[in-house]
Amino acid sequence: MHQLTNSGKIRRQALALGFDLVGLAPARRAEHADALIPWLEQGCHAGMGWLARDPETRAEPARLLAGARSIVCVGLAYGAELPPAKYWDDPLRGRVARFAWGPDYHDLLAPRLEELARYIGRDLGRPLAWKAGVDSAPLLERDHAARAGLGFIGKSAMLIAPRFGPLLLLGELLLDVELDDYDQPQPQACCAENRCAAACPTGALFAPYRLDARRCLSWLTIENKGDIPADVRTRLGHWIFGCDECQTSCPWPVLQPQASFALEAEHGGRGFQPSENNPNPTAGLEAPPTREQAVAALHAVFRFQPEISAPRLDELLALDERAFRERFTGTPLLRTKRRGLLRNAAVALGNSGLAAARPALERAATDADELVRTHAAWALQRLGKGPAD
Ligand code: B12
Repeated sequence: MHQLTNSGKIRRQALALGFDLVGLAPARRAEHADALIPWLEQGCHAGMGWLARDPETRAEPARLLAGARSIVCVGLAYGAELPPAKYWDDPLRGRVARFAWGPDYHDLLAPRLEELARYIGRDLGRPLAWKAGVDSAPLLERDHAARAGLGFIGKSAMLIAPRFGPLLLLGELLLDVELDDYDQPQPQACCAENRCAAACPTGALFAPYRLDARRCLSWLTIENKGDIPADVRTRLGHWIFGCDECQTSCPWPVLQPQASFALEAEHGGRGFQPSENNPNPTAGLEAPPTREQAVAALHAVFRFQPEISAPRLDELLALDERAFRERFTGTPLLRTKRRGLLRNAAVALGNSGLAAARPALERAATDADELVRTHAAWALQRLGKGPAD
């Protein structure tokens, strides 16, 4: 017999931990699980073989946690700040997707989900089986978040929360208990136009709810370890780590001051310092943080910071292995490794069309790493054809 547990307490505790949204649903097969197989068969998962490994487990949460009865879905809003044009629009600086302006988001969400699980276990008074998911667990996260009422899935494939728009990170907790009350899904409220698909620089959103990762700048600049295909290099503009175009083109509220973001200012959030790799932004407070403090601390880590959010491309191309690690340890940018980030920086500089980009590219064209060299050579050739400053 699976006991019931109090949904209201779970919701309150999740919000107290600093999550912006929480929703509860029965643990069921993902509603759009059938979309997964054709997506994989068309090769839309690009080089991410792990996505194709066990699609049935990805579709069915009970295969991830035996006896799963409920799923707690949480959302963390991020990066809603409008970046200063002086940096963001400078073609000699790269653009980093907003989710990467702070520390690795897994380090922010996972410990909070674990804390929530311990809280639920204590409240239940018997051993609780649970499994947390943030990105890496084989779960169709957006599907469950939509069933749990966090928002709706848009044509960009993003889970869009009416209050925060698509700039929302997700996490889940599978539980082996039933809850006394579940949330209802929200109505589909995607805009009538295909603004996200029109904004995608590479046409990766080839049909509503379908994204071809092989063309998505997020895959091409982060996960892709090899060449950036020649035909998309010019489309990259100056994105060097991920891309936000399908999100920032969304008419749902992005890049606007929102109620809970205003709290940040009140509590003097000071932004994320990479040297701190600070997965617990409320540590050090004498009393347990209030909900407002917890929310403000989490939002503050996603503040725009020129050195991380829009770094100078010539500086990136001058980084050796050690300098690269020193600069990016504790940030998601480490994921591309030096060679991946310099590859992207070279392409972006080539796209700048400015003669000022030349010296850094000429140096990079002699780099020890072939990937960097070949992309720098392409960029120099492109500069040769483009307008000079
Ligand atoms: C692999 C992956 C990627 C790949 C592939 C993306 C993709 N669309 O599949 C790449 C590297 C390209 C990528 C990019 C990004 N990602 Co990503 N990614 C994932 C990951 C690990 C798996 C996604 C997956 O299972 N794909 C398989 C496809 C089939 O599933 P799906 O994309 O969820 O598609 C669903 C909908 O299309 C829906 N659907 C299908 N048909 C229909 C029809 C109707 C009518 C409806 C309503 C729905 C619907 O059902 C599908 C299955 O649930 C998830 C975490 C996770 N475990 O879920 C994060 C995740 C999806 N990514 C996330 C983020 C933030 C991003 C980026 C914004 C990062 C960036 N700024 O660069 C971009 C956004 C690109 C985009 N528009 O999807 C967040 C999204 C949060 C949100 N609010 O939706 C997630 C949930 C991570 C997290 N824990 O927060 N990502």
